[in-house]
Amino acid sequence: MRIDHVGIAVRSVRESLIFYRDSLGLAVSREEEVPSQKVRVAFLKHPQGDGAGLELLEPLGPDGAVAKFLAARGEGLHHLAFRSGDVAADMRRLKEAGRPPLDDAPRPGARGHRVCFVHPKHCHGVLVELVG
Ligand code: CMX
Repeated sequence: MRIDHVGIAVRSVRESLIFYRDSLGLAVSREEEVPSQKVRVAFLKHPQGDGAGLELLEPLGPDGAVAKFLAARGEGLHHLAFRSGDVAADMRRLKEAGRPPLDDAPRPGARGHRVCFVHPKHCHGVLVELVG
């Protein structure tokens, strides 16, 4: 599977864009709120659009996975997302391999994709996302 994006937990998308967009020269391809995940996100790509992207994740409030992560660990690498051609089939495969995803079925994620997450305890300390 190829890497779709790297997720970075930040306190403020607006503040973090000063570095990732203005200093590094990455281009924002999309900004949106994902209420189901309790986050505001910005996706960034190389201006020519090739390669993996970044997802900056800011909590919408005091609860939710990213808010909890920031409170416990501060800003930093939050997850690694892989592009899947068939999220449900890959979820079954991971479950059979003893690495069950957090949910039984894909859930709606950012950019209209179907996604699932696998707990870092099953992935050598990294929260893994599959993006359909
Ligand atoms: N990366 C690495 N380790 C992590 C982690 C992360 N993102 N989040 C938690 N952990 C670690 C904790 O530090 C803790 O480690 P220790 O036991 O060594 O102290 C352990 O995992 C805790 O496990 P837990 O009790 O299950 O932890 P949480 O309640 O914090 O929940 C998780 C963790 C992965 C189940 C939760 O964050 C989750 O459901 N994530 C999936 C959804 C999500 O992350 N949504 C935001 C992204 C949305 C998007 O991409 O659009």
